[in-house]
Amino acid sequence: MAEQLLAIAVDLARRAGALVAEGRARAGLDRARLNVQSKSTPTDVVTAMDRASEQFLIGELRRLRPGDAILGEEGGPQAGSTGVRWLVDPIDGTVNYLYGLPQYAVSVAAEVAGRVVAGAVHNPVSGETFLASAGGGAWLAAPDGPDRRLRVTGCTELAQALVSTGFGYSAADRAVQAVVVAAVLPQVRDIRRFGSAALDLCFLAAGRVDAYYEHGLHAWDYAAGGLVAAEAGAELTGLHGRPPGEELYVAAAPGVAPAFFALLTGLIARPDRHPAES
Ligand code: LIP
Repeated sequence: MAEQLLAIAVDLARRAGALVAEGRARAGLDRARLNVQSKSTPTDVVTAMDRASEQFLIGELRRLRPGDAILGEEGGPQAGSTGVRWLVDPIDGTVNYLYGLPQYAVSVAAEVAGRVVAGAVHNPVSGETFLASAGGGAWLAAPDGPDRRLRVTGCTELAQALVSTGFGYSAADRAVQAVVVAAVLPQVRDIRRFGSAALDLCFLAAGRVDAYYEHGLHAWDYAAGGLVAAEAGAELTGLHGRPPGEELYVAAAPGVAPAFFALLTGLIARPDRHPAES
């Protein structure tokens, strides 16, 4: 069943990706054509293409998988009766999309009985599709060659770890997140902020970063990318050893995971404390 759900996730992520990329190209430099509106804060935006992409995804899922539940970023939860739930982010990295930065993706994941078993993250600009099924490994399908198996890096030194992260939309959350990232930065190789959680997790899987963390994500942001990262050998955790989730999402190559998790746990518990003081 996981492979059947994965095939649907890959196909829909790619087709929705083509839809949003066409919409971005039509808008060109005229952002007004994207009908941008704000959500939780003035910087938390949604475009007409977010809505069009989600409407497409939901319509296709209802056609292909009638009775499945669906959770979408823009439309919220829709109950089902089959035990399968789809988690869709119609454009992850909406601000990048709005500014024409090439780091955004459509993320589609399928849960069975509450466990993510298939996921696809497609970046229509690069043409890359990151995909995974539970127990089936993580793969990158790209225009430049055959599908390749993904594996996280062998990084073992925190000071050599390239770390990606992201920040919330509220000024109060960002003030706390700034304290944490300021304390992380001297402890690692460097920080990257790509602007899409789904792609951050897939880049970890592809060995493009060694670790990733973020507070305040939603399930549709991380459902597919988290499976891709786990199937590529990443270790994942939340706060105080709880499962990764909206409170805190941490993922790292296994050689650096213990030190990275310890650093973050210490900081998150007391964001005002610098690790050097501990
Ligand atoms: C985005 C996340 C990203 C986070 C952004 C935003 P969106 O999701 O993928 O990691 O840092 O603040 O939440 O809003 O573009 O779907």
